[in-house]
Amino acid sequence: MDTTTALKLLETMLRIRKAELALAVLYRNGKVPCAAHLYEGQEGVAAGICAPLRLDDCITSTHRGHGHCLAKGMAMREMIAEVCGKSSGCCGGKGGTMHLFKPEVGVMGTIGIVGGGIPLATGLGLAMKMQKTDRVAVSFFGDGAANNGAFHESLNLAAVWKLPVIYVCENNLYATSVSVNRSTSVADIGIRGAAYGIPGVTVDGNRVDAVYAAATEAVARARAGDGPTLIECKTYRIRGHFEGDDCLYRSKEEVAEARKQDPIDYWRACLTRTNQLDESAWSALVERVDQEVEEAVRFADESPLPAPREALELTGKP
Ligand SMILES: Cc1ncc(C[n+]2csc(CCOP(=O)(O)OP(=O)(O)O)c2C)c(N)n1
Ligand SMILES: [Mg+2]
Repeated sequence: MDTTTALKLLETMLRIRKAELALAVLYRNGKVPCAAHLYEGQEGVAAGICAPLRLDDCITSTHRGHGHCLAKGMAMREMIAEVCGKSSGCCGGKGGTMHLFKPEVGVMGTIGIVGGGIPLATGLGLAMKMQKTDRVAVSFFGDGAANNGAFHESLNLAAVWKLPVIYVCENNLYATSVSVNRSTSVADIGIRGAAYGIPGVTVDGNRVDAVYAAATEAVARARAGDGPTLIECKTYRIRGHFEGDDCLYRSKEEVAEARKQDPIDYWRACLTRTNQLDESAWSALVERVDQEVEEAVRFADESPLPAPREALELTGKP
């Protein structure tokens, strides 16, 4: 991987982390008029998967989707404003956290129905194939969603029709309060690809380079017309299922242990070791991202709520 890509991955992860931490504060201050499911600890997945994608490729996402949107190219200010229900958000403030859409950059929705984005990405892949393009559709979903019927139906159809779809299972070890060990029949969800005759890989989702390598291969395969791939990224949900979750179903020690696998710390150390990043470049990056987050929060804060008449308009403001 070249240094530009390596630094871009670090920047994407940091932008996601800092935007999520800012949203946690906004939530505590009553500025988020909906539940907030944050992505802290899983940044390596969104960054690594989206890096080899083009602007005209599409993603579908979940209730935990802010990071996917940022990695795919949605402006941070539009994302934060939407989550705060403001008219300057990507959907005019009428969608919120679980309905973030921006087709111009290929964000085809964060979707609150668990597993709901999987058939949607499959349909996008079918359209892309029928239009004879080499575009690619990606579906992000959780370990819980991998036990939903929509997952199995979609993988089968995508395999039969050789659709250009990449199914990305973010195994963060929990679905709400249920540990993956209690809900899932296999140790590695990646092996489920074999049931549909497609490649299925399991990678360390906290290692952005491993995610990026798997994504690059799957994207090349999809563009070449060779069909879908399942990628399981093993990671950890550092925060509760939602902001305010008391997390009584897991120990503090478990979370502390998982924090040692922080994907940003890992990649920063890799880049420092290989002389691609020094202290001053890191400080400059942190400062730049802090400024972006501050500006995005101010933008959201100063924007008005949608006017009542906008409820009857189909789209938000451009
Ligand atoms: C069809 C459906 N069933 C149940 C729910 C309630 N629900 C919301 S999130 C969630 C857990 C999802 O777990 P997972 O797919 O692992 O994603 P994660 O929250 O870990 O990112 C559940 C059961 C829902 N939103 N939709
Ligand atoms: Mg999960």
